[in-house]
Amino acid sequence: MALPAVVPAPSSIADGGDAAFPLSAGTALRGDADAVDAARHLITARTGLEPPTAAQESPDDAPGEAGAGSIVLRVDASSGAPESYRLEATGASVEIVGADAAGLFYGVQTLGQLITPPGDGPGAASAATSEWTIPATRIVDAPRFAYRGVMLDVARHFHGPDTVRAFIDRAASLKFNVLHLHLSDDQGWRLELRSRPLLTERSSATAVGGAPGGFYTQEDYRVIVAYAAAHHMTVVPEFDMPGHTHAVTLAYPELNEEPRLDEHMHQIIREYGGEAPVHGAPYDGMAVGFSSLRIHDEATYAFITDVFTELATLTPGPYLHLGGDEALGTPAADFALFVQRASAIVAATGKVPIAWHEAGVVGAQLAPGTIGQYWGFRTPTDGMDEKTRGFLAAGGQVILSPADAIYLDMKHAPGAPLGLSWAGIVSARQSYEWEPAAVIDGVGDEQILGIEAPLWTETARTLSDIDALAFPRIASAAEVAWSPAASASGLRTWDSFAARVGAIAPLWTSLGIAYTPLEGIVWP
Ligand code: TNX
Repeated sequence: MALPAVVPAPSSIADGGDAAFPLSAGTALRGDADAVDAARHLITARTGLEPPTAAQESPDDAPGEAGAGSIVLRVDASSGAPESYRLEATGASVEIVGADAAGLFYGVQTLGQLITPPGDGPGAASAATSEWTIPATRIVDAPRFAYRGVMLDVARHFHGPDTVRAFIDRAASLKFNVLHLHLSDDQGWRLELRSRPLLTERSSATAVGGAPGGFYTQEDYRVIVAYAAAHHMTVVPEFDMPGHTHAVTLAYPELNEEPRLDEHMHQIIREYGGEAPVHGAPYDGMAVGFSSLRIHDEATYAFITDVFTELATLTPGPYLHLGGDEALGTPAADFALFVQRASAIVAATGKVPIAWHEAGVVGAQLAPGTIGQYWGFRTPTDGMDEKTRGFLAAGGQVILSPADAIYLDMKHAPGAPLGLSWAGIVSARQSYEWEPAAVIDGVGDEQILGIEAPLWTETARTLSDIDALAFPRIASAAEVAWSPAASASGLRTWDSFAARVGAIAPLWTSLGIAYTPLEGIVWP
């Protein structure tokens, strides 16, 4: 009999036989209040049933009676590693035990995927055919990597707090625990700072293609951080520099290095379409690499000290991302000086710096422990692997975001309406079939902090654009980040994944996720 479909694949899952736990409007949900709310939300979204809240239940229903007929959700700190859970479903009861609140939350996400429609699933042969059920199973589960991220670029197109919350819902349901927000780029600055109010006053109103810009007030940002935390996600905010800073110079023209507009840069601008950037005017094209902050000017370091110090006070998580990618307009020696100083300034705020892999070029000169984010290909080119190993020299680890596998903004087919294609066409299968420990020589599980799937938004203006690009390939990234490299149950194969993703697609539909039915997956 086929195992129940769970994505990302759990560490271990056993078939519990023909029995199935019946769901009904009377099904009692007991235990941890947040987990009960999360489970009720999923059951209602998927089935339309509305199990009673604790307050609605009769006080005679003693919780102690082995949870017969009920779903019990609890935390037991002695039950396993951080973020782990076990789930046991029989015909009579369902119990999920998390080692911590995050583990319990992940167990509930698994429960949501196990909900089986009437007439389907292992219970189909039994009396349960007219009811929604949870198939009998036993799952023991824990993540492979501690950092499992998604990134949303809110600079190229601004995405308001509602869209960010929806993106958090989606990512958390696949057991991602980091939301990286790309808060600044040539096209706009997206976070209100009291120390530098001109940034949002002068540099936030525009976006790619003449779209309206926008920014988060400090209150908006706090609400996003709190919403993420309630979904067990840490926000990693990024201010990108020294390149990608054209918008900064609308507010602070004196920080602007003469833009590099040589023939190579004009070629990049032609490739991306749109006009060449003009100093002092907002930039709404898609080209990268032309702008730079002034490197030999203390005003630049006063600026970055202000912005990162204030960002640190607004951000409870341990990381601040300083960018450092594609600084094509900054001479190499200047770039090296800049990333040394910028990483030290971030470290002085008490946070751990993260930088795109280019910054690894200075190796041990980075602030100790700086994390590198690799965005090259599955097979590294142009010395990007060497730069990435530079972070190890400074005592840091690596986040892997191979562009030709998990850049969610790459086109999935040549004629696809959304997306870019500089890293090629990325099919669902290509997004799945790669092994993190095999990407960079010398960077194995010990050196890998985790995996992150970025969604750059040059072509994504709305939540449905985000869904159409991200789903289903975001599930590949989730499985690479969460599931063991090999599983005894044979689940870590493309064929298994393709079948499991198809099986959970109805849940995505119930949750309003407008996925693209990519080729190769067995859609319902
Ligand atoms: C490269 S990869 C970028 C971004 C673009 C993206 C589009 C990296 C760190 N930078 O500036 O938005 O490609 O796919």
